[in-house]
Amino acid sequence: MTDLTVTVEALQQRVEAIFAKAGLNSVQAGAIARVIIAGERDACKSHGIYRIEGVLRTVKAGKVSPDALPVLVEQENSAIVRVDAKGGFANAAFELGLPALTERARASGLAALVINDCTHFSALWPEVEAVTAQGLAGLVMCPSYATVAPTGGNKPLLGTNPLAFGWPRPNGSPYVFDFATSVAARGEMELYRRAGKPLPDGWAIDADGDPTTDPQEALAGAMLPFGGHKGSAIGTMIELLAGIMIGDLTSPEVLDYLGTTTLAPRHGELILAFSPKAFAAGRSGDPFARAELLFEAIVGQGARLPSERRYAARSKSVANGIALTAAEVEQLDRLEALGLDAIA
Ligand code: NDP
Ligand code: PYC
Repeated sequence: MTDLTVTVEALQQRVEAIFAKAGLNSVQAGAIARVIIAGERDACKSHGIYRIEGVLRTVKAGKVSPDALPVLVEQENSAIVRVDAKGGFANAAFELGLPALTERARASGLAALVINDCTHFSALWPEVEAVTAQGLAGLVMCPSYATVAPTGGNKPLLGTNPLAFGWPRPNGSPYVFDFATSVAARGEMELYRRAGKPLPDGWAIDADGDPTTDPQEALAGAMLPFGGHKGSAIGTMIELLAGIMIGDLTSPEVLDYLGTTTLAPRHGELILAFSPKAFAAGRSGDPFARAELLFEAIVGQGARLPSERRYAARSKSVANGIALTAAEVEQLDRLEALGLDAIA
């Protein structure tokens, strides 16, 4: 088997076919294939096709409903739009809730989309970009499972709890950042383990609470928050807002429910949308023009904006296709042929 370059569309169809073979309905299969392919296309390997196996493992373990149809829970005149994912993946629930979120954020200046009872394995930037595409700023967060020790502690408690933000730019790609509140995403650590490489210093502690660069020891121990007490506090805020406040599971509760970190976690998600025009109304200056001045000043110092690497990778993938290794092609073939039987 040799390396292969495929178009974005061909890879989307391939991954959807794998999910269909595994018993996912078209709503679930389409939505999760879209975020996985977006990850591969934008060179975000920790949330690209490597996640397919985890999705199938979670389906096979019976911890996600492959045929779920998410439902919009009507709350008239509320700034809170709620979608019950019905035990399916968060991505289909997000696609269902986005139009109502957009409409209410435009009407009131701000609105929230709450997703409950979902399985969540993906990067957050596809959702932030979907919000910015509507001319709105977006803030997205969710818990995960307990794998991160709070600063000063030595046992897993918080999740890797991602936080993403986006600001629409009238003449270009949005300003978007998206990161784990741990030093790195757990998926990143798993890729080090698979490659047999040591972790960078400062990422993790072992089961005794001592610093380690061994991915295997780190997986049995805990990851560390980014930025010490600051990341620890932001990770805790995400447990409060996107777990407890929305009546859903916190990261320790997710781990109790699943009993493992080898399956995709089940919890809730919080998406906030803001209308910059509405917030700035009556004040001098256009918020979008002022934002451009800020971005120009950042770039003017030689710094790069977050997501620039991703946008460059996207342009390349769209123009030249996505390059897959022979091992990746073999894995896709196996999963498409065997479906859930490919999972031990
Ligand atoms: P990274 O540290 O790889 O990147 C974080 C962000 O910082 C990106 O927006 C990146 O932009 C930007 N960035 C990186 N370097 C620079 C730089 N030098 N200057 C300016 N910006 C920069 O992310 P993580 O490993 O923390 O997270 C990876 C992914 O994992 C995220 O998409 C996150 O949503 C996901 N995740 C999902 C979880 C879940 O439960 N669903 C849990 C944890 C993480 P760019 O991409 O352009 O480099
Ligand atoms: O990479 O930390 C991670 C992660 C956890 C759940 C989904 N992604």
